[in-house]
Amino acid sequence: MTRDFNIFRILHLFRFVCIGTIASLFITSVAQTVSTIGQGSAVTRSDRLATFSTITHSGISLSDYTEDSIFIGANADSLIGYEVFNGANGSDPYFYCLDGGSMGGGADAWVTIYTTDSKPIYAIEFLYGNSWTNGHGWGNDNAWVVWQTLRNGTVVSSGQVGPNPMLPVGTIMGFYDPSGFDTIQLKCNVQNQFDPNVQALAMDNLHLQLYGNVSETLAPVATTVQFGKVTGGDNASLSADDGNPLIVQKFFVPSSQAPIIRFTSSFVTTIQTPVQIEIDLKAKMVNAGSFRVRALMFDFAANSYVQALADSTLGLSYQTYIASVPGMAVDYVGLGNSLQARVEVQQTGPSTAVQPATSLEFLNLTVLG
Ligand SMILES: [Ca+2]
Ligand SMILES: [Ca+2]
Repeated sequence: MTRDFNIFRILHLFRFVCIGTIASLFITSVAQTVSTIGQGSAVTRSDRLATFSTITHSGISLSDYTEDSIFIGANADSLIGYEVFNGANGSDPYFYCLDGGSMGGGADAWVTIYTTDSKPIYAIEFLYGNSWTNGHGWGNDNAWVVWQTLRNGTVVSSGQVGPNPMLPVGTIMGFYDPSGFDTIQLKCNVQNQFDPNVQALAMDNLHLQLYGNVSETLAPVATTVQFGKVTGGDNASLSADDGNPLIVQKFFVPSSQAPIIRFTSSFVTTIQTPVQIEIDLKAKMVNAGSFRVRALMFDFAANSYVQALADSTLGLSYQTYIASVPGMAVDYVGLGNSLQARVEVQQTGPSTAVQPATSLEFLNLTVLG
């Protein structure tokens, strides 16, 4: 699934301004993949990580290598047991290295990287190396990396990193794209290579970021209690972890199976096309007993509430509950960029109080774009 956001988000604008070299992108507002150098230059939050710890010997086919739901395939076998990062990988003996360069073999095509569950990639970083000879060992600082990113099978961006300026092995390479891509392909070549058709890329600690860099924490705009009565605090009490809770006490319950407390809070986001929405709830019971809490979000596409936070034990001490909405996050954004969360408390056994109360310290939504 790929979404075309068509707009630059504030953080991306900020990064574009900082990088400066891509000022033309800023002007034309055409999202492209940008290559970067250095840890944290592309990935600001690692959602997936490949450490290649299962590649414990040379000669393993890399044609369908997968790790942490990342496909990292190349038409080549593995090569380990040599230094290809100029020491930058420390004592980690296991990494992804094409048996190539002057050692024979090598991939005759791209290293192809995508998520096995079709999630778009917004940024990638890895430790770069290669198995080209440097005259006395392996890892040639004068090699270069050719790359391209694809969306739905179409190349959206392409480029080359090195040899001017030089791309030393042991460098952290990165790529990011505000619109996301679904596939990135990489090749590592060197001057005067014995076979122009092979490549010899090596990588380790490959991080993927599956979301953009925009996030927003929302406090409720309004709260309506359906079951129960408010005995302390108000909508504003739900906005922050400030010692000021909203307290809702059991009151009228329509049936014995119904939750004793139900309230609905509305929110407004500036992120029109979120890729993920998280519910953050901090709550406890005021009275002892057996209770469970759940949280739901209104799915505007399905026109119904969908449970996001599974039924969870609610005790006498505050606990923070975090849950992500299932399915497509955009379906939970309605007219005027509104969102609706619902919290329910279910009594599952006896209580010390006839009308037990719940104390709710905050109910926030974290929206990721
Ligand atoms: Ca490793
Ligand atoms: Ca509060």
